[in-house]
Amino acid sequence: MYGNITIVDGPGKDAPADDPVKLAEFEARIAAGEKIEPHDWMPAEYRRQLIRMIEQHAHSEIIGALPEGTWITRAPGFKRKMALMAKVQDEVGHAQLLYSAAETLGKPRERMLDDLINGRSKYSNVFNYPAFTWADTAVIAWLIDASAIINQVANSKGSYAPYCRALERICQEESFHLKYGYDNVVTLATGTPTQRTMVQEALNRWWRPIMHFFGPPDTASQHTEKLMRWKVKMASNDDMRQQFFNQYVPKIYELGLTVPDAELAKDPATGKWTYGDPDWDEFKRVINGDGPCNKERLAVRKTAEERGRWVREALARPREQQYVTPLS
Ligand code: FAQ
Repeated sequence: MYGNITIVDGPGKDAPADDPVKLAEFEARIAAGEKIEPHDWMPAEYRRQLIRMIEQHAHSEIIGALPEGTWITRAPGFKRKMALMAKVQDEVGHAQLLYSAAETLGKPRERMLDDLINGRSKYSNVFNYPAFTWADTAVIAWLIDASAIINQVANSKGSYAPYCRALERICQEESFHLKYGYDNVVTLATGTPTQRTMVQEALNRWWRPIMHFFGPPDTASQHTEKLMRWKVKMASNDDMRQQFFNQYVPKIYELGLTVPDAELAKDPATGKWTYGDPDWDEFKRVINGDGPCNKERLAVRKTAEERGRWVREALARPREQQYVTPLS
């Protein structure tokens, strides 16, 4: 229940059509660059899409804490351990902000988490791959955080105010993560031959998942057109991928590293990058539950849900009941 709205999963696809006058007013507000607040009228499909997207984003942050989280005990040195712990904690904090933003649209957090652990809701493809070595964590913190920033800076200029507010704060923290990741990659890339090999191998492992991170090509994207019209998404999947190439491929080359795609090249005439097929079938398999770590990731979340239930129940209990003991 949110205000006078009771929505559990967002209106289904068969929800009654929106009032055309209200819809036209809403679209005029969007066109004028106004922000939409939770109590404002919004089309049922706008609400449904926002819940889908913000919820998937929130899940990506808590699941995203896991590949790097497994390295906290093995981080090389105390300073890096402290930094990694802080980063992982930040990612979980981002999930809190995003679940709160999604809740303003009427879907309770418990339902979102239930949909995650029961495989009804997606989360970012990249977190279904393992972090085999310390260099994997460096590449995640540099290039996946970089990709997330490209996406989130764009989304933060969007139309739904609570999501934009959450993203502004998240982007500040992600920028710090990126610097931490870059520092780790530079250390490895300028280190011993073994360290250089380790970071190159990690980059090779993550390249394809990073290509998938921005979503399918625009021609295959289901939601982009509608989401861009309503200013929920402020850049298309292909535009974000191009931005990533422009900003990060030169930095990768600068470190003497290579990209595992022989077809990657910038067309000097158009300024556009062309790249080899990153295996979109693999992307589909991974986002639909059949990646290398999907089962493991969800099992960890399921255990966390079960073990933490008593804490959530205690917090939800009215204050007076919390102190009632058999002796009182
Ligand atoms: N992974 O029609 P489109 C992070 C799905 S946060 C999984 O193009 P859309 C921080 C899509 O949901 C990372 N599924 O979709 C961090 C849809 O399926 P559905 C997360 C994907 O929404 C860093 C179907 O494919 N960020 O990394 C993916 O227009 C380091 C059709 O696709 C966000 O969630 C994918 N990569 O565009 C944490 C940002 N791509 O729902 C720890 C918000 C597509 O119909 C360590 N989200 N799909 O069943 C967005 O901006 C958009 O949702 C896109 C996808 C751009 C991800």
